[in-house]
Amino acid sequence: MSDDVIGQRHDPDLPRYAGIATFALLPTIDDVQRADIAVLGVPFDSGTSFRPGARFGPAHIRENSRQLHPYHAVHDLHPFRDVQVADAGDVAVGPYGIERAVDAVEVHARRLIDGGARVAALGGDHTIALPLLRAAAAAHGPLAVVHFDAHLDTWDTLHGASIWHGSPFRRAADEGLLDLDHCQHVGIRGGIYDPDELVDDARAGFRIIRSEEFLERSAAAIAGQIRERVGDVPVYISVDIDVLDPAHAPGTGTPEVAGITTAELFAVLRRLRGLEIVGCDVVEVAPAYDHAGITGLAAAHTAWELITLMSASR
Ligand SMILES: [Mn+2]
Repeated sequence: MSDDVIGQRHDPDLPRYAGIATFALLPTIDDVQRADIAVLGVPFDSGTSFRPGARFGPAHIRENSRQLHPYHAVHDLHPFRDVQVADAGDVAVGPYGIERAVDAVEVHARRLIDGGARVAALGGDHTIALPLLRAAAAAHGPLAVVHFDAHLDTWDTLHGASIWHGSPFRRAADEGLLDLDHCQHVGIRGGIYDPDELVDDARAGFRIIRSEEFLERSAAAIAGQIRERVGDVPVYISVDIDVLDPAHAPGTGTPEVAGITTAELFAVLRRLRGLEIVGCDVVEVAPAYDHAGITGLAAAHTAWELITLMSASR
């Protein structure tokens, strides 16, 4: 809305495929006076339990975001004009020591939030949702969470680690970061050792929409259920790219067959406009297992969908 908003790079002599790839060819945070939405890379995957490589996710998503355009035709919105979106670069985070990394992510996110931005994070493995939720909840209080994922991610410890990519929402619930009456999983289908895991999951505040339901129910019905669950509580949306079928996102750490399509994901996301979205992430993009940028493109466009929703958010 404001005249001083800096949008995507526009140089008639420099094609979209050329030059340095910031997210969507947007300005860096150093190029703007303030950012309403800060795109933050988190190149961290030491919390991963199976195939590593999501540390290379942020760079891969940025590289596959060059074809994002300024106008969202379905929403009739110009997200990069209506609010200031900027690329905040990557968190300075090393591979050794999960607690240390989680602290670094929280400190960086809090700094951006204190400066007036909402954070749209690019992972990285799903561990990073915990410090991002800590930072968002510090500003907004207990949060609703809409969590698109093949897996519950409310497990307890694994191999002696209490903070890993299968536990962020369990830890967040334990820490009082979640509003337990307003959290929703979407796309669940992964393996479960014991039905007690579902009891623990419900205790962490989540209801479940399984991936099979997309075969029987419309996107409108599923989005309606999500909206009813979230209500008017500030919400954090977390998209693990493995919610998509491996045909739509092969480049990820723990792929699960019989998932939803990219089109089904977008059909639901586009019906979530108007929710008070205070933060989001797209995680678990592991480019070493990707082909032709399929997963990178899906993740970049998912981030664009989320940023567009945030640009129209209360
Ligand atoms: Mn996950």
